[in-house]
Formats: sequence, structure tokens, C-alpha cells
Amino acid sequence: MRFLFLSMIIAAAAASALSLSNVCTDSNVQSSLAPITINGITIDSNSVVATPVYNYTVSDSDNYPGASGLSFCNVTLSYSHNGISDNVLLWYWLPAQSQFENRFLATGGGGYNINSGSSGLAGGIIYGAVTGLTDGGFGGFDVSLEEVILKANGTLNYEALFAFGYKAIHEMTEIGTALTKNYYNTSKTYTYYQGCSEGGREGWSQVQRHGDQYDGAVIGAPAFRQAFQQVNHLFSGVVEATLDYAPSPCELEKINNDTIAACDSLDGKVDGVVSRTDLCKLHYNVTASVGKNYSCAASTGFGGSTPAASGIVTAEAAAVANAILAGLHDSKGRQVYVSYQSSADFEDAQTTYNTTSGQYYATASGLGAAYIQQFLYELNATTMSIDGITYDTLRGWMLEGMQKFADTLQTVWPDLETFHAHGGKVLHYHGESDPSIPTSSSVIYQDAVRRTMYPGLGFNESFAQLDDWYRLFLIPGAAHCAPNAEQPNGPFPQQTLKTVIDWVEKGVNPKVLNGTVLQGEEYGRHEDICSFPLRPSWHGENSTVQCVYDQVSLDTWFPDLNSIPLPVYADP
Ligand SMILES: *[C@@H]1O[C@H](CO)[C@@H](O)[C@H](O)[C@H]1NC(C)=O
Ligand SMILES: *[C@@H]1O[C@H](CO)[C@@H](O)[C@H](O)[C@H]1NC(C)=O
Ligand SMILES: *[C@@H]1O[C@H](CO)[C@@H](O)[C@H](O)[C@H]1NC(C)=O
Ligand SMILES: *[C@@H]1O[C@H](CO)[C@@H](O)[C@H](O)[C@H]1NC(C)=O
Ligand SMILES: *[C@@H]1O[C@H](CO)[C@@H](O)[C@H](O)[C@H]1NC(C)=O
Ligand SMILES: *[C@@H]1O[C@H](CO)[C@@H](O)[C@H](O)[C@H]1NC(C)=O
Ligand SMILES: *[C@@H]1O[C@H](CO)[C@@H](O)[C@H](O)[C@H]1NC(C)=O
Ligand SMILES: *[C@@H]1O[C@H](CO)[C@@H](O)[C@H](O)[C@H]1NC(C)=O
Ligand SMILES: *[C@@H]1O[C@H](CO)[C@@H](O)[C@H](O)[C@H]1NC(C)=O
Ligand SMILES: *[C@@H]1O[C@H](CO)[C@@H](O)[C@H](O)[C@H]1NC(C)=O
Ligand SMILES: *[C@@H]1O[C@H](CO)[C@@H](O)[C@H](O)[C@H]1NC(C)=O
Ligand SMILES: *[C@@H]1O[C@H](CO)[C@@H](O)[C@H](O)[C@H]1NC(C)=O
Ligand SMILES: [Ca+2]
Repeated sequence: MRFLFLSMIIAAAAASALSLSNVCTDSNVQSSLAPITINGITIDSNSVVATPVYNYTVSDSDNYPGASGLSFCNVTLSYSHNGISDNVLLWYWLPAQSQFENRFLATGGGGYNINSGSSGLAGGIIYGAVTGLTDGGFGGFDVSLEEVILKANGTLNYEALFAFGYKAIHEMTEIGTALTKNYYNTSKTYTYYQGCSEGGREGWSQVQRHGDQYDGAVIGAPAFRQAFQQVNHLFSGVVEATLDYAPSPCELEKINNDTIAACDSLDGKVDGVVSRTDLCKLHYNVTASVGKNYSCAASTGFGGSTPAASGIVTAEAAAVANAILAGLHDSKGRQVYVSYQSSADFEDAQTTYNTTSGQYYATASGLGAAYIQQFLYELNATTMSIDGITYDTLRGWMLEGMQKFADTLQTVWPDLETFHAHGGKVLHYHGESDPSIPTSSSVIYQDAVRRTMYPGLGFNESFAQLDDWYRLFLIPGAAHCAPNAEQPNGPFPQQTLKTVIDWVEKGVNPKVLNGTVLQGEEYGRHEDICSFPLRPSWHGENSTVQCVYDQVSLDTWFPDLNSIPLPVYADP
């Protein structure tokens, strides 16, 4: 009896293993693809490679919890666009039938990469979702847009630009959801998107243009409004050049450390986390660091090696920091764009050490320079001199890029009616101490959506509507798409996709986001994260977070961007 029972279990295990090896074949995947017809696209049936993967382990990441015992069909294939001889590679993981939960997940990339490889795929397979990515047609899963954006100097690769802008992920989702329906013989599949940074921009590209294709999206710190975003990377260096003061990285680190220490308690809880950068902006001035000692050991980092540094924080360094925090203003004093929040690292302001002169000098941020050279000037170069670049130059580049890339890289279309009518839910998050993409860049986009979708309603009334389907969460202390080593006790939302799945499939509206400390002494501690416009506040020792309405704080998130007399911060 006992033996019989055991052999039944073994037989059942064998059957499920068998079923994956039965269905995960080139020919079965080819038959699932055969009925798919998409205007303008030819799927190359011969390109299909399907291999079963058993007992796969996903390790814990910032964006999803780990899992083990996963089995799936690992599929790659390619397709081409009719009329041009291109070749786009697709990569899907299709869960074993027993682990499939009627979901499809599209994933995006980061930087100028259009995918995040298997670390992106792992984020969906743990939730029983067929998960996919694309190479954009760039010539391989690890080939970035930067490598193909120029066909020659002066000749932009528009196929690649539009593929990156929005087309490739849309097509990957179209083919992937159809493949899912045929492969599992299921009629209803929920479709999701997950990505951060460029992956966040890619997510918005889908929600804005293909709103009826997605049921839910997790979008982190999106690199959208890219004409502004990329040029803004140059702003800190231009401040240093304009004010003729190039602080050592150590001097700026000291200013930031002092900022974190001074603003920590403004949220009501002394934990090393500046959960209220808005109060920091209102009540703290970095001039408080002037005259304080700083010292750093020698280090090897991004721009080469930096020698040991020590000194006393100067008024010039504080002026540089204040100008950066104030955001780009033109020569007439009008504000052009937003900046990082107080307590974010001065990453773009990193100066370089000249070993001959023994002095630091300002440089053009690599991210900004590569964009200007390749995308605006169409030159095969990734560096540029900061000499002669003024605040007005930056403004001009922003305007130029806005026109040039309005329909590809800007990705700030504020009318989400199609997505909303389809019943879509979007969870948008952004680290409040992000040093690479200004946190308020997300805030002003959500505001543009709110005003566009609910033109007749007041602030609170429109938020009450928006909260049903689009929530923005600012993550206390968090850096760019990740927890922040400088504020280790801050929470991070590790289960965002699960939160959106529950919102879409069970109607659980996330009034607060599930945050967890993912590093340091408090590892594993839970903390709720407030939904904007409500802001976190603590009263009394060991109290839990209160999400409060604070008008004075809110006003700091909506500066008067009056330099450009067009609705440029959301596409008209
Ligand atoms: C699955 O993997 C785990 C560790 O990764 C291992 O302990 C276990 O024996 C494996 N199970 C099977 C059925 O291969
Ligand atoms: C899936 O297939 C791809 C492409 O053939 C391969 O590079 C990758 O290692 C495979 N992944 C797994 C988990 O087996
Ligand atoms: C750009 O320059 C690199 C070397 O710096 C070269 O490998 C590449 O082929 C060039 N690309 C174009 C389009 O000229
Ligand atoms: C697919 O599902 C439908 C309805 O559930 C069923 O009638 C049909 O036989 C199934 N087809 C296959 C090939 O399993
Ligand atoms: C800033 O604080 C960090 C700890 O968070 C410390 O390691 C570093 O030395 C400090 N830097 C300066 C310049 O004080
Ligand atoms: C900080 O203080 C300096 C010096 O008093 C002043 O010039 C500057 O306007 C202040 N900045 C802010 C943001 O309050
Ligand atoms: C700064 O450092 C110098 C030399 O190391 C020391 O003499 C001075 O007292 C320090 N000043 C402060 C404000 O700590
Ligand atoms: C470094 O300093 C030397 C000596 O002052 C100068 O000649 C050289 O141009 C500097 N190099 C850079 C990259 O600024
Ligand atoms: C393209 O432009 C880069 C940057 O100006 C230059 O270094 C390179 O020589 C140019 N290539 C050709 C083929 O003209
Ligand atoms: C919005 O509601 C809050 C209470 O939740 C209230 O204090 C605030 O005045 C309202 N704001 C506006 C603009 O009506
Ligand atoms: C919140 O996230 C943590 C970390 O991923 C997880 O352990 C916990 O179960 C989640 N809580 C809820 C209520 O979903
Ligand atoms: C807060 O928590 C600490 C550590 O758990 C404990 O020692 C302290 O008594 C608590 N304070 C209050 C007011 O509960
Ligand atoms: Ca705090």
C-alpha cells in the first residue's frame, strides 16, 4: 500500500516532467506559432529552438523574491519585417503546464539595452507567467541601441530607433501572447509589463500606445522625457564649469552626508533615511556644511582612480550643490527642468582628478555626452568637452531633442484613456533619492496624466479617480531602481509584480506599497510605502508610518517650469 502510494507520486512526477518534454519541442512550438498572423511580420518557423529546463532556481533580487523548483520551456525564435531584410530575436520562458497561471509578462531593459536578459525573465516565471524579451533587431540579445543607432556619421538608424522607442516590445508582446494562447490552449491570459529605468520608459511606451494590450504594468524610475533626461545629465558639470569650481567627489560626499544626517529626523523617525526630501528642501540649506572637515581614502571608481582627499567644505562647493539642487534655469532665470532631490548622491557632478596638476576638473557626464553626440549630432563619439556649454545650450538641446524624438524617446503622452478603458492598472515607483533620474520627473508626468484624464476635477477629486488605476509610490531613501547603500534602512518594494497581479486579478487596490528593508542590520523589516500625493510621517517612538496630506510639501514637487512656453513636459 505504502509502496503503491509512493510509486504513484513518482509516476505523477514523471508524467509532469514528461509533459514538459512532450510539449517543449521545436515542432510543438512551431505549431503554436503557425496560426499567428500579424500584418507586416513574418515569423521564421525554422528559427525556433525549444529546450526544457527543469528545477530552475531564481535567486532573490531587489525586484522579486527568489524561488526554486521551476520548470519551463526555453524558447528562442526570430521574425522579420516584410519589405526590409531585418531579423528580430525573441526569447520566451514558458512555464511547465502545472506551473502556468494564465499570465504573460513583457520585460524591458536598462541604459540603451532593450532587455535585461534572464534576470528579467526570472521575474515572471516565478509567478507562472510566460515571460518574454526582444533584441529589438539590433543583432543579438546583448547588443545595445548605441551600437547600432548610427549607420554612418549623419545617418541615423530609424528602424532601430523606432524599434527601441516602442515597436519591438509591442511586437514581442503580440507574438508572445498569441503563442501563449496556442501553446496552452487557453483563451484568457492576463498581460503584464515590468521594467525600471529605460525599462520604465519602455513600459510607459506600451501603456501609452498599446493600452488595450496590457492589464497591468510595474514601471520603475522611467527614463522618459528623454530629450530632457539625457541632457540633464550634463547639467551638474555645467554648473561646476559656470561657477568655476570643481569640488572633489569627497567634498560633495560630505555635503550629501550632512544633508542626510540633518534631514533624517524631519520625517519624524531617526533611522538614517530621508523619507521626506520635500521637507529637506524646505528646511535645510547645504551651506550648513561650509567650514566642516571632510576626508576620504583613495578609491578607484567610475572615472578612474581618485586620490585620498581631505579639506574643509568651501562656500563655492555649497554654491555648486545649491545650484544643482535648484535645477536648470536659463540665462533669464526661468526654470527649464527639474533636478534630483536633496539627499540624492551628486553622481552627475563627479569631477576628474588631473594627476599632473593635482586638481579636479569638471567633465561632461558620459551619459549626457553620448546622447548629444550620437542622437542629436549623429556622430560616432561618446565623449565631449564641457567647455563653452552654457545653461542656454542645455535648454536648446532639450528643445531640439524634444522635437526630434517626440514620437520615439520622449514617451510622455499623458492621455491613457485606452489603457484605463481596458481596465489596466499601473504601479509606478521611483526612489526618492534617485541620483540618475530626478524623482520629480515621475511626479510631473503623473500630474500631466491626472490633468489630462480629469480636466474638470480638482486635485483631491481627480486623485480619488486616478487612485483606482494609476498609483505613484516614492520609495524613501531609495536610489536608482535599487536600495541605497547611503540610507540602508530604507524600504524597497520587492513584490511589485505580485502587487499588480493582485490588483488586476483580485481587485486589491494597493493603498500602500509593501516595502522591505533589503540590506543592513534591519534586513527583512517591513515598512509601508505611501501613495503619492500622500507623504510619510512618523509620530512617536516605534510608530508605524502615517500617510499624510501636506500642501506646503506638495508644492515643492511642482515647480513653475516656465522657460519653454509649450506643454513640453507632457507631449501636447
Ligand atoms: C532541484 O534542485 C535542488 C537544489 O537546487 C536540489 O536539491 C534538488 O535535488 C533538485 N531536484 C530535482 C528533482 O532535481
Ligand atoms: C535558454 O536558451 C538560450 C538560447 O539558446 C540559452 O542561451 C540559455 O542558456 C538557455 N537558458 C536556460 C536557463 O537554459
Ligand atoms: C564607430 O566607431 C567604432 C570605433 O570607435 C567602430 O567600431 C564602429 O564601426 C563605428 N561605427 C560607425 C557606424 O561608424
Ligand atoms: C482547447 O480548449 C478547448 C476549450 O477548452 C477544447 O474544446 C479543445 O479541445 C482544446 N484543444 C486542444 C488541442 O486541447
Ligand atoms: C559619508 O558617509 C559614509 C557612510 O554612509 C561614510 O562611509 C563616508 O566616509 C562618508 N563620507 C564623508 C566624506 O564623510
Ligand atoms: C542657501 O543659503 C545661501 C546663503 O545664505 C543662499 O544664497 C541660498 O539662496 C540658500 N538656498 C536655498 C535653497 O535656500
Ligand atoms: C579639521 O581638521 C584639522 C586638521 O586635521 C583640525 O585641526 C581642525 O580642528 C578640524 N576642524 C574641525 C571643525 O573639526
Ligand atoms: C592637467 O594639468 C596639466 C598641468 O596643469 C595641464 O597641462 C593639462 O592640460 C591638464 N589636463 C586636463 C585633462 O585637464
Ligand atoms: C565620425 O565622427 C567621429 C566623431 O566626430 C569621428 O571621430 C570619425 O572619424 C567620423 N567617422 C567618419 C567615417 O567620418
Ligand atoms: C485635499 O484633501 C486634504 C485632506 O485629505 C485637505 O487637507 C486638502 O486641503 C485638500 N486639498 C485641496 C487642494 O482641496
Ligand atoms: C511583502 O514583501 C516581502 C518581501 O518580498 C514578503 O516577504 C511579504 O510576504 C510581503 N507581504 C505581503 C503582505 O505581501
Ligand atoms: C521601541 O523599540 C525598542 C526596541 O524594540 C524598545 O527598546 C523600546 O522600548 C520601544 N519604545 C516604545 C515607546 O515602545
Ligand atoms: Ca528618517
